[in-house]
Amino acid sequence: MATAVLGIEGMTCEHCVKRVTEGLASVTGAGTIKVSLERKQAQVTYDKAETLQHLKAKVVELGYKLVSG
Ligand SMILES: [Cu+2]
Repeated sequence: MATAVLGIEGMTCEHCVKRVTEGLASVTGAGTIKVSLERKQAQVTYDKAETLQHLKAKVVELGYKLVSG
């Protein structure tokens, strides 16, 4: 598994954290997901490059802004 850190803007509370965590975890090929409200980021593990693209797309699909990663 590879690891990446996605910078995410727009998360305001623990509900957002839960939403992003569950959304990212639902992506096929995703491994461990750790979302931090304070750091405005998600640390993710994934199996292949294509999965990382799907993880990034999921952040946007959920209505948050992907600022790095
Ligand atoms: Cu929220």
